[in-house]
Amino acid sequence: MAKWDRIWINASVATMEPEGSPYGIVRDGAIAAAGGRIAFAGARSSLPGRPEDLAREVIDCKHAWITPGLVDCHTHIVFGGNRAHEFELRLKGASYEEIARAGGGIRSTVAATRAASEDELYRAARGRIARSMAEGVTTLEIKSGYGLSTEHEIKMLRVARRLGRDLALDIVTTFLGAHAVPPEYEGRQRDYVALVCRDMIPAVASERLADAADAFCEKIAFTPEETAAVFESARSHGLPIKLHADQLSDLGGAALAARFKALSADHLEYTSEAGVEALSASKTVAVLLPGAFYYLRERQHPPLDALRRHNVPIALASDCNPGSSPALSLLLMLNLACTLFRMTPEEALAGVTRSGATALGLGQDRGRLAVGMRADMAVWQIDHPAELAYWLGNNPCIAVVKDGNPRALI
Ligand code: DI6
Ligand code: FE
Repeated sequence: MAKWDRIWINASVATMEPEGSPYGIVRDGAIAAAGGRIAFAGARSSLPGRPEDLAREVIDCKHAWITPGLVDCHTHIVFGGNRAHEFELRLKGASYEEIARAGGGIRSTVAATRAASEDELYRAARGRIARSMAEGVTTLEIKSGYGLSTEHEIKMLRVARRLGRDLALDIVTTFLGAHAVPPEYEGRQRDYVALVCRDMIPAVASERLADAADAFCEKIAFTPEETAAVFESARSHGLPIKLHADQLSDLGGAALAARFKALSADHLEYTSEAGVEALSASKTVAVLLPGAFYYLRERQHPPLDALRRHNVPIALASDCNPGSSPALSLLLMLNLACTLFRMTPEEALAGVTRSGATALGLGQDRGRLAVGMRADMAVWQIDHPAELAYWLGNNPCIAVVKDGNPRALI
């Protein structure tokens, strides 16, 4: 009797295992799944028998490539409205910070998100997520942070949880109440931070709506002290930490994230060498967001060489949000990371597989093709994995597998 559910053969496999060949390439490889997990990953020649005797279903990949399912570990994909009008203003010369200080920016999305019903938010986000699923994304993080009241933050996180229940991908949620100060707390930032710590975090934690907590530590947002208060509260409720750190200025965000043993520190354009050393010591993943860098026409590059020297895992994500990165293509981010940050295509692919998973605390469960890992895979019509970073606006994904099951492309 066949011991495996399915086996994929006639494929080149990029396992993304860090040791061995670049991309962990196995030519003429095979992957088998049983009970939603990978039961075999390796050369077809080392299979313990004939594929048709080993699995109930044999899938001939006809020389396509298999990679781990992609992980987008930083998005704000649930939001109301859009900010095309601010895009026009910025093109006329207004800066992102000026628009934010004038009450636009994040706050305009807060108004639209508060006005939207749960169903409206759900439908809009579902359409956007369909685009990333078609590109092989099997795990997607969603942050709150456009509600900024207990009621509306909970609404956003409920929408995210519902998307995770309904769609054939895993949604990981992050509470981002400390994203901006809402208008009703104008001039009372301390009171707002107290609301986040004493009201929102306990409420979100008791309903199990968040898998982690995040904050925007920046001159136009929250100070390092306020951020630390949010983190203390999150920690006391058992929530792991993430941080929007050093995006527009160096406030020591990376070191602060490291002090709280954060899963990830994200953006990092202005992070110093000392900040990178702190990330390395705390095993915090650096999440780079080339979409926001590009869209805001930033000049300051994240410290890629220092991150490499200190062996900090580097993840890449879309940062999908209506203000600084209205990005619906994770594959495009691979190209931007290579052209703008000079990452290699291999580093870029590791950033949306192995390291993206680690940034969500899921590195032992997914992001690599190895026995025991979740059988989440993307199948690509390409000649080499470097092509995933090479094209602009091409989607060579021909099939997706989630938990060992072929997923319909939508
Ligand atoms: N940094 C970002 O790039 C996004 N949030 C953040 O803290 C931008 C969010 C927005 O402009 O709506
Ligand atoms: Fe972000």
